[in-house]
Formats: sequence, C-alpha cells, structure tokens
Amino acid sequence: MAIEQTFLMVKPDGVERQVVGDIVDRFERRGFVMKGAKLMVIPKELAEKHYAEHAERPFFGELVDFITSGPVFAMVWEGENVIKLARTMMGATKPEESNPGTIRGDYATTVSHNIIHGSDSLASAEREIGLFFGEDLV
Ligand code: DGI
Repeated sequence: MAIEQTFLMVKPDGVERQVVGDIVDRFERRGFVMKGAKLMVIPKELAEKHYAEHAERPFFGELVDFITSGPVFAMVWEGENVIKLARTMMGATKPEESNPGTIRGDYATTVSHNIIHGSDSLASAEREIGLFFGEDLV
C-alpha cells in the first residue's frame, strides 16, 4: 500500500466544542503525520466548490451555511492507507451507524453536525487538498 495524503477538517461544531486537540491526538497516536493545518473561516465560494457533488441535494444550502458558520480546522495528513483508515476513525455519516470509539460515535448525534470531514477517495483527497492548501504543505 502506497503512502497517501488525505484532507481532514474539524467542522465548526468541533472547533466550538474544543475537540481539535483530541482529534489531532487520535491521528498522531495512530501514526499518521500532519503535513498542513490551518484555522480558517471558509468563504462561501470555496464551500460550494468543496461540496459540489451535493449541489442538487435538498440539504445543500444548509450544508454550505453550516460549514461557513464559524472557523474550521483544515488539515492534511499523510501515511499508509490514510484515506480509508481516517474514514474508519471518523465513523459513519449517519449517527445511528457510527460506533462508539470513532470520532463521530463519540461526539455526534446528528447527520448534519457531525464534527469532522474526511476525503472519501484518492481523487477527492487530491481535489480537496488542492482547494484548501494548493502547494502549501511541508
Ligand atoms: O463523507 P461524509 O461527510 O461522511 O458524508 P457525505 O459525503 O455523504 O455528506 C457530506 C455531508 O453532508 C455530511 O457530513 C453531512 C451532510 N449530510 C449528508 N447527508 C445529509 C446531510 N445533511 C443533512 N442535513 N441531511 C442529510 O441527509
């Protein structure tokens, strides 16, 4: 398995609840390496590009409003199989399916305010890292 990079982001609810440190700690303990990080408020245009695949969904407006509602902590993490393993550590999108011990299973009870975003494929990881960090990685 090749070394990969993925884009992870603590959403506004996670920043507000002060779980950034715990989330960073989980990925560090697992053995992944942080390659970029920034606290930022996402401009609406960037949010719409980031979530473009959901543009036709009924919850798109709500999704963009939420993700731009306060600071997020955007990160790039590197390691073997990190895209898939980070998704496992995040837990499922639906709260009734996210197991205790996962980030969402420990902190989230709703599908919309679910603490963390993580790329779901190599193509999305490359696209999202480009959108948020460009070449700006260590
Ligand atoms: O990759 P995920 O974040 O696990 O899930 P996704 O790509 O299917 O959806 C992206 C985000 O959109 C998700 O984290 C929360 C939001 N979302 C997904 N399904 C629903 C939703 N928001 C609302 N309000 N209702 C939904 O059914």
